[in-house]
Amino acid sequence: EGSRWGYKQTVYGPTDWGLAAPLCTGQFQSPIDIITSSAQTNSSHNGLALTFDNTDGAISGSLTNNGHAPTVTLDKTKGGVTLAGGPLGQTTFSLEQFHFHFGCESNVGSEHTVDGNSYASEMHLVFYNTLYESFQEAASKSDGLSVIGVFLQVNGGFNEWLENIALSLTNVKFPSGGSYSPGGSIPLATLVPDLVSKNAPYYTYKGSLTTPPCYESVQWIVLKNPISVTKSQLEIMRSLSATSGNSLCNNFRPVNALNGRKLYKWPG
Ligand code: B30
Ligand code: ZN
Repeated sequence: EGSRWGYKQTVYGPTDWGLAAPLCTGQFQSPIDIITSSAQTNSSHNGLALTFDNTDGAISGSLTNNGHAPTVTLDKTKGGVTLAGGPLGQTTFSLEQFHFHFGCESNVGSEHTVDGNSYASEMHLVFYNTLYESFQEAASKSDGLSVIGVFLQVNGGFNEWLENIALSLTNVKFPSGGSYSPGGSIPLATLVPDLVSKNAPYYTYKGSLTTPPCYESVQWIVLKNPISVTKSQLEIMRSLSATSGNSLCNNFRPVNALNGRKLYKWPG
């Protein structure tokens, strides 16, 4: 969308992002390697508190291929999702969109790594602080965003709900090919059961958008427990085209240094 950045170092790869987006060279960038032994506890943190307007935990939205990640943008007129608790306290955040990062092969794909290990994919649920009027307004503010990262792992079994999203992806093979509204709703709470658990373990730290413009505005909440994806579901994601015309796969940024930031875990 308007910019030519990508993930392959041959054309505006991650180490060149700073040329067009200076914030990408900042000291508080994401993703990071989560070194579990260095995660501390913070007695003011609690369990996550997600609220779904729809009692069945479903959402509706439109699916797009923006050239860097398959993205579902919420249609809030059909029911929103709010996030509070965890490291956020009483401040409420509203779900704007979710999208996926994934590898061309299953040994890589996640943006965050855990003790140096990658997962095959990482889903990002992007929330904005409701003190601001919109996602766009919140995105550059230091307290503007919170993103929940959920790892996807192959071989945990078939995920029926992810299948519905995967099959819909065939309608958005090419970037900017418009949006597609999957028939019916997406049962997000069923897809990621830990979103509705009062005691889902997570890691949290202050970081950034993982793509240009790399705003350092994100309270990251990375769930410890992965969900399941099948190889064929990943293969559908890999069949999408990037802006470059190549496959969208390997759309993950390399990890960045913590640079003195604190990494917390919950529970202790
Ligand atoms: S992430 O969760 O840190 N990977 C954006 C949101 C979340 C993350 C990264 C970026 C974002 O909203 N970026 C700016 C808006 N984008 C729109 C988009 O949906 O994808 C515009 C753009 O690049 O120029 Cu792409
Ligand atoms: Zn992302």
